[in-house]
Amino acid sequence: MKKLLSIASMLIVLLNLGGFNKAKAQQISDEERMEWWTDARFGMFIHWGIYSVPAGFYKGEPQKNSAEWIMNRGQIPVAEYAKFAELFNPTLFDAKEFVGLAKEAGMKYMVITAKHHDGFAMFHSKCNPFNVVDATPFGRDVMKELADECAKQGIKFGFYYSQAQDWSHPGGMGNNWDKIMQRVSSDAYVMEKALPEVNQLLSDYGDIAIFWWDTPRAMTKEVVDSLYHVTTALQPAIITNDRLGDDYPGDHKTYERHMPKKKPEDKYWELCQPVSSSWGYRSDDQNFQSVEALLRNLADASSMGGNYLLNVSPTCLGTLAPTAVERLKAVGAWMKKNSEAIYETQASPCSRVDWGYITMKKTDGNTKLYLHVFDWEAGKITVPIRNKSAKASLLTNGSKKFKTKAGEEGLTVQLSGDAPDEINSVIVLELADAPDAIEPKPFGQDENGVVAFITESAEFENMHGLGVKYNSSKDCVGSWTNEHERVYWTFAIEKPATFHVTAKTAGVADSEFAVELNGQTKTVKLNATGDYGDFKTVEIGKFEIKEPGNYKIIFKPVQGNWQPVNLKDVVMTPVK
Ligand code: FHN
Repeated sequence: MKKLLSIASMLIVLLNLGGFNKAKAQQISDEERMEWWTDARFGMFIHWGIYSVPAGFYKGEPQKNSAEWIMNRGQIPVAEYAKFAELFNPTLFDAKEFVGLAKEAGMKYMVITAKHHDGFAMFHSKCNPFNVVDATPFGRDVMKELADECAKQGIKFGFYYSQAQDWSHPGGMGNNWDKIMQRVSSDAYVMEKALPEVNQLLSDYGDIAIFWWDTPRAMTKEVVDSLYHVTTALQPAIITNDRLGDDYPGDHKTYERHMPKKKPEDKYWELCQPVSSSWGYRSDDQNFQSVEALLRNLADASSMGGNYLLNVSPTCLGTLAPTAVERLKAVGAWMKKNSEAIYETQASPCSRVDWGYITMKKTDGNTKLYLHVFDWEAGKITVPIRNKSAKASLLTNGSKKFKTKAGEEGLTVQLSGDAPDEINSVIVLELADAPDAIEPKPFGQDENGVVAFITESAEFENMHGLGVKYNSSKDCVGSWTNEHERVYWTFAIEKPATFHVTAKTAGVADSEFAVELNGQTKTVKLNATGDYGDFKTVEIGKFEIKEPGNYKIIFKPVQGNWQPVNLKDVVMTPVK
């Protein structure tokens, strides 16, 4: 092990000595480094590997979960899974066509799985023969072809890399089914495979704009440091996400599948979502998001100052499902006319609106608000700002003007005529001065002083945008398996009181959480209710609030006594 670590540290020293760390020479700031990324707003995620051969089915049975997890879900031995490589021959793959489709969709960057959890390299790995050149009849380096084509067509290019899970390597994590594997340490895995492959990906494929780590696992600090430093040493301007490990926030926060309900506090963040249900190609996955949903997601993320990384899943022939192509082209058709309302925009200056989304551009002291109207039939829309004078016109036809009127609720824009776009019609609101937002009345007490929390408004301190989340089918907080994840609500109190707090929980095992409010903590034992849908009321306890103001109630699993529970209907009732 010591020998391995000395290799890593030597590598880092060489890279630094070799002047690889251009960042120091260039002194580029984080703002400069992130500028293209925030301006881009929209990228293509690609999950492609030999898992596209079984396409979600093993021994004739559909396997649960996303297709790229089939080796795990199907408990497929390494030797048997490797046979899929012999069948991987995507002869219809055309990098030029692929990159052209991303451009047509309006996507400015591309992130593709160089190696997923199955351990198969979609590039000509020098340290792992289980790769697309040496182990398949295809024999071509897909990553090289895409990297070169992205450079030609002006699309930023990056790699996804699963740095800890590797179900085909004795030191990789996650394979607990293949008993013939002689285990080695995960540190050995990083030094023998992950670090050399990351080094190769960042050395031999041109300018790499993004490195997208995934599913961090506990590893020694030295090896994780070696992975981190090799990226910044070889590609100083590279942008990395927050999934290398808990101590590595990276450049942006990652949300996965579920849009944040309110603007994240992180300066840079990205939502990644599959265009259908599965990240990797599943032959039975017809659950494609509608064009409206995709346009909403793009506008919603942009309105909160975030990026949208939309995933597609190439088949084992190297093509996309026709519906996926259709979705990308439809989004591209909208972007062709309206991309000004997405690219280089900033977050909305005001709170969410019910008729659509707002993005903003400030140039030369002027402010333009882009009103993404999804509900044209409403006839008029209100922008929650105090500004009195503004000019409103259609983005796609500046001569089409709209009347505006200032009022208590904000600036009303009178809509007229048919919706210019069948889904998202954009009005440009040019303000004479800086936007003066009307803050929404904070959520709080009803006329009886009761605070009845809306379960869907729960917020989460969770692992990299995963884990605990709102479950719409049960209208509860669910998937709360990790004892480090917390659930909270923020609210306002106008009428101080002593409050009696109750909630409803459901679970199949006894559990325990602590509830914190206004400096007071109550620890609550939660009895199993027998089913995750069978909710029982639990008494949390009494909390005193003496002053009006904004507060936060936090639910924290008790470490060691935590079993997953579903939570809903938290209520604070003033004690008479
Ligand atoms: O386990 C992976 C999954 O297969 C997929 O790659 C997603 C994409 O963000 N990341 C992990 C799940 O969070």
